[in-house]
Amino acid sequence: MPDQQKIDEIKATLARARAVAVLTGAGVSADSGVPTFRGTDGLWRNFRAEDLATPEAFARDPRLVWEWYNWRRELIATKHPNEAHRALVELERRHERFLLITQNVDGLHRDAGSSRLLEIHGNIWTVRCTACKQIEDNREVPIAIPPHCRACHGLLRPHIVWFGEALEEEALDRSMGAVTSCDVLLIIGTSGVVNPAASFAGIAKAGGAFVAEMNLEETPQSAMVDLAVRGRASDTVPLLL
Ligand code: BJW
Ligand code: ZN
Repeated sequence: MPDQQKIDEIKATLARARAVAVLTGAGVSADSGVPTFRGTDGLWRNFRAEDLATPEAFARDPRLVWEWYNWRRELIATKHPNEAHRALVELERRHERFLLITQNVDGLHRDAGSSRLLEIHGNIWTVRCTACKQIEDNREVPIAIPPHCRACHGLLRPHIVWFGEALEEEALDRSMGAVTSCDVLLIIGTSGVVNPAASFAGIAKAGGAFVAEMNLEETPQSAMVDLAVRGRASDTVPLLL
């Protein structure tokens, strides 16, 4: 099916939908210049996210992990939302029942103006004390390494969900609720390999939803979705409006 026909079909389905859920990943921010995790630009000093985004890596070498975050914080601080982020703000405005579930920690959906938004992997501008567990915003670029809690002097860590860590219960419940009960699920710019988000396509399909994927490349979910649109998110997502 030609891309225009696919876009028209998604638009028609959206027009009929009572509840819309959207899942986004790093591909949406790629067009703003934020590197993806599994793309060719995803490496930092030859480390992969899987080597650094774990509680074990942080316990072993918190300085190294913080240096990686400082590099990313410096980069993200210079980036702005793109046409895909903005189109999703408009989509939210058009639907009474809507939830944007993002795996991205860069905060660009919030910067664009999305408000019915769940950042299920956390946010790079939030830190958490490993001792007293207090959570606070921190926009220092670069952050002093290693950063310490103002209340108890404990070591601070990024308030981000690392591999092997559970997502916050409320975030997981709300996203599962939206994915189970939506009429349409749009999956945009994610490789679909990291759970639990990777399971959302199957859960939505099982609940009878129409599922569309928008990605530059094929993913493990491509075969199960109703429609797959290939292209850059900043080009394709605005076409839905
Ligand atoms: C474009 C584009 C353009 C590019 N336009 N498209 C073995 C050990 C430990 C854990 C596990 C294990 N096996 C399985 C697990 C579970 C694990 C998991 O799924 N691992 C897999 C990798 C195998 N999951 C977890 O550990 C999760 N927790 C969990 O399962 O808890 C269970 C539990 C319960 C109770 C108690 C305890 C535990 C947590 C996962 C957290 C993941 N966090 C990360 C790192 C954050 C670090 C940080 O950001 O600072 O989140 S992983 C990393 O991947 C990041 C992302 O959000 C996530 C998803 O990546 P995403 O967004 O899909 O990016 P890419 O790069 O993969 O893909 C980009 C896509 O865009 C591509 O498809 C491109 O084609 C496309 N694209 N340009 C459109 N312009
Ligand atoms: Zn503390």
